[in-house]
Amino acid sequence: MIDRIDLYKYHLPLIHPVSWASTQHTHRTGLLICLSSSNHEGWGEISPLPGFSQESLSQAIKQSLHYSKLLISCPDLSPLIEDQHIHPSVLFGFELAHHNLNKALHRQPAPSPCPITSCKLVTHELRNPSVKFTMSGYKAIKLKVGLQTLEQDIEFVHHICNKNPGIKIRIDANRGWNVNDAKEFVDQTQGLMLDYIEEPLKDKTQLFQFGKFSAVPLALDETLRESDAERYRPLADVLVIKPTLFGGRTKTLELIDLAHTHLKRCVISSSYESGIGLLGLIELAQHCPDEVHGLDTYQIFQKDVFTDLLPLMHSRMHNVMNSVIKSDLNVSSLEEVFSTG
Ligand code: OSB
Ligand code: MG
Repeated sequence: MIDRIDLYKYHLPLIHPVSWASTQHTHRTGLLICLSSSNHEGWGEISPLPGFSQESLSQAIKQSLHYSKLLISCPDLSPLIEDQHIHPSVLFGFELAHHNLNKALHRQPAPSPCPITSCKLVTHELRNPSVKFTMSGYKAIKLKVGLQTLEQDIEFVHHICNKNPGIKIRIDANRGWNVNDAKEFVDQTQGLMLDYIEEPLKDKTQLFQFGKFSAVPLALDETLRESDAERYRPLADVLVIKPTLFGGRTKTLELIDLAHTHLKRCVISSSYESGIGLLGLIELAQHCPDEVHGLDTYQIFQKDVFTDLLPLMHSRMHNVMNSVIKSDLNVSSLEEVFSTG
């Protein structure tokens, strides 16, 4: 039985402007959903990422209202999971809230305290020498490339590798290159033992060629979310899964299982979620305990929906909140969108 569902909107400042999908962002706007049942609460996050999500915030709100009415009359999530038209961020939020409500109701054993490790994300902004950031404690660093010239990118990768011996270096081109660029990059970084190259090519149909000239493992991210993902998945050594964009817990856990059967690596990756979403991502990442995950986007938040930023070491994270209730949150950062109560 779900007694009531509340939806809130948040708008949080970032420490400095960050660009993703060719736009600079100073704030992150998203939604929190709370499912309540006999005085227990389950919180989830629905935050479409502009430039990456197909759905807008207002489309997510509209769908959330629709599914809230449905869940109040029948507290079963399967119609949502089976709905071909549900937006990925909406499914992520409802599934996370439902999972957290079940934990609160059944007092399930505290989630495994097993810490997971996270990778340092070096965005375009951090390449400005005047911006200071720490690499200390990190076992892996992910460099975004494709926004400067290929020569500048290659030089930067060598520079970071030389300054950080023993740390795994990952490259994310966000589909910035043609085949010649990719070949040139791979040739010029030979011997650096890169951990992987993520989404190298503008034209994914040329990914079949990439494996022929690259000894560096291939990671897929955007491609995994497209309708013909199955064609390309066999080419990937590493699957980068963003549950907010991919569509929630069930789909994520299924893909992790599939990947592990095929001996592929899985990286759980964040999409600038607030602390509520991040805690859900940490739990999913615990299903791949030996991997270094991509959860560094939380570091850019100046404020959180929680009263205080979560006490998480940047490179190592664990589930710091067993169950969240409204009084843990900074209510002044939240604007009520609807309530079924
Ligand atoms: O391209 O992988 C991306 C975050 C938001 C949007 C897109 C991306 C990212 C990340 C997250 O890179 C961090 C990571 O995966 O290490
Ligand atoms: Mg990526």
